[in-house]
Amino acid sequence: MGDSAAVSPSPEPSTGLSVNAPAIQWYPGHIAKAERALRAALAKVDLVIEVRDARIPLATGHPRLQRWIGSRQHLLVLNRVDMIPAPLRAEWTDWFRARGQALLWCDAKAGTGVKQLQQAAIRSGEALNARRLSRGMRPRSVRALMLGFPNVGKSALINRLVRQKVVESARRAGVTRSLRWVRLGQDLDLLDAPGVLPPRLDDQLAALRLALCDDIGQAAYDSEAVAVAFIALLSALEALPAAGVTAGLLERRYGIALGALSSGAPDAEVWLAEAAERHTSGDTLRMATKLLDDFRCSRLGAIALELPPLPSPLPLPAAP
Ligand SMILES: Nc1nc2c(ncn2[C@@H]2O[C@H](COP(=O)(O)OP(=O)(O)OP(=O)(O)O)[C@@H](O)[C@H]2O)c(=O)[nH]1
Ligand SMILES: [Mg+2]
Repeated sequence: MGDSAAVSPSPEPSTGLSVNAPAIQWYPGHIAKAERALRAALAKVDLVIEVRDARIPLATGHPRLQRWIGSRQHLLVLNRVDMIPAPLRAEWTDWFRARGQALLWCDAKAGTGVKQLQQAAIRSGEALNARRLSRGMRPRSVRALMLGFPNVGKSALINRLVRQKVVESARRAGVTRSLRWVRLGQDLDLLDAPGVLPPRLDDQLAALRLALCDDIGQAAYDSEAVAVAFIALLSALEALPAAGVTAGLLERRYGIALGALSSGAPDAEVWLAEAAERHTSGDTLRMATKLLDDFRCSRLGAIALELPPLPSPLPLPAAP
């Protein structure tokens, strides 16, 4: 099953999830180059439209984001809203609001929320032009950069905003390779940019989530190892009903029950082998690919891989 090293499954402090994730790193040359081009383009930008994946709003948050935003205006879009259970929206909205961050929810595939995004960007432009006028400068259109991890739907959002396919958008990481300005009416100029990633993925459970959501090039990981970790993650998510993973999901879909090891952990490798016998003539790699594809195309239903972190426990009162 490849030589990916496993990291220790210490429970994730925010969710309590404990999953053995394969080692995943991905920082290809084109992303490093994209980041340099992006830094140069930032000087021309008034507004950063940050796009994250609603299935993993924390794992798709970039550690350099605040530096890139600087004094520019910022809108945060959680895209792929159609891919998470509906009640979870309010939970994330509250969680981000408590941290002073408003959210816009979009489904770039169906076009939901795109009008609100356009209006919010135009409002930013009005604020910008009020400032320009007060300094005796002529008003101009607002220049907005679409910023986010690969495959979160930045180009799909641009195509929806301008109501035609002006930029390439497809189901894999690293589709957009260069910066491209797109004009939307008189008020808005949008800059489509390649997806960016941190040079090092320190949190390997977050890296697993990025791989599962296709935000990382497939050459960077072993699909069987990622599928095995996914099976374990699904099993752990059953304990968190808001995630949308109902008990027995894998058995209902593939006809194979998920057994347990003597430690109580799910026996994901045996499940994969048995499912491969039934569905892919014993080919475990093909079964792993099918399982990942079924998740990525929502055939397993709306599933969130992250939930708003639990509040940290209050410190115990000091002993008298
Ligand atoms: N179901 C669903 N699919 C979406 C949504 N947004 C985008 N997609 C699909 O996701 C895939 C990736 O979209 P892109 O627009 O290419 O993503 P990107 O962020 O520009 O990716 P890079 O250019 O690689 O950085 C496409 O197949 C889109 O149709 C959404 O809200 N819901
Ligand atoms: Mg793109």
